[in-house]
Amino acid sequence: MSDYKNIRFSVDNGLATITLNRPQSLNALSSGLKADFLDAVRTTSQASSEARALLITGEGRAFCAGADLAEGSLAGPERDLGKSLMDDYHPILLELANLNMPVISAVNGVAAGAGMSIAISADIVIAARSAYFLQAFVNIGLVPDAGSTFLLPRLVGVARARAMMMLGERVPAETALDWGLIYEVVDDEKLADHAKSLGERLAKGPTRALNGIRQLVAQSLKNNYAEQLQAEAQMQREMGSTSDSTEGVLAFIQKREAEFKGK
Ligand code: T3D
Repeated sequence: MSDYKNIRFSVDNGLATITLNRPQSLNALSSGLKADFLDAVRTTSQASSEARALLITGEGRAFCAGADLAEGSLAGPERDLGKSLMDDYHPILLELANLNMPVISAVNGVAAGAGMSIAISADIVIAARSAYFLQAFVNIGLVPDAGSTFLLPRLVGVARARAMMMLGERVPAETALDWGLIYEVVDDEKLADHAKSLGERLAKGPTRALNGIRQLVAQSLKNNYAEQLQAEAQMQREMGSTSDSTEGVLAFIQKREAEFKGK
């Protein structure tokens, strides 16, 4: 466990967990929280890290309420929100996108604004039954950012994305599941344990293949069919030489559970 002020960070059984920890402001993204978050993701990505999966969740009744509106940087004539996004948000989002392991978000309560962008950037999003998703930006006269305009139409389709963004209404977890925005809804009291066991299961998986899946799915958003077939073939060539794929095939033949090492 590390001693950050605005998050909790731990790595156990191969699972790194970042818990956004400013519950009094619904884990709003203050400059301190963003700095801690970025540092923890970078630490997770280091070769020396034992992490093979990352879980992101929030403390208290929220996942994250987006940018910290009380901090002052969002108000006043001198503000440059573009710079703030490029300097403070994009490094976190790109670090998460380039992480060489699966990322889960366990949405324990409201995920609003950039908090929703972070939640839906994960590979697997699970939510508590009482959680909800909110494109809060329009309610304060802003456009969606932190990747929402990229991810949301791809996840739920243009019609629902546009309505969510323009109306700024709460979308309950069950609706989000129905729309394909998230993978799973679980009872509130079961979320933490369920997310942990899912994370630990992924952390015991063939990490390089899991990372390959991340990369291929990301590439599929811009490739044509022929390019994607090519990308799959290249990736599979790489996977074919991993110890984990040798172990996977051996375990199948020997009728036992595979012991993947992430190599
Ligand atoms: O440069 C840049 O940073 C640009 C990037 C922008 C990206 C963005 O994310 S813009 C969108 C920012 N987020 C919002 O607009 C959401 C604001 N919050 C809300 O709309 C509501 O709080 C919620 C719908 C999320 C939850 O409502 P409710 O009724 O459950 O809770 P509440 O009473 O409004 O909030 C509880 C406390 O959290 C309250 O503080 P208090 O009165 O108990 O001392 C509230 O002020 C605080 N809080 C909630 N959201 C934020 C916040 N404090 C600072 N920043 C927040 N975003």
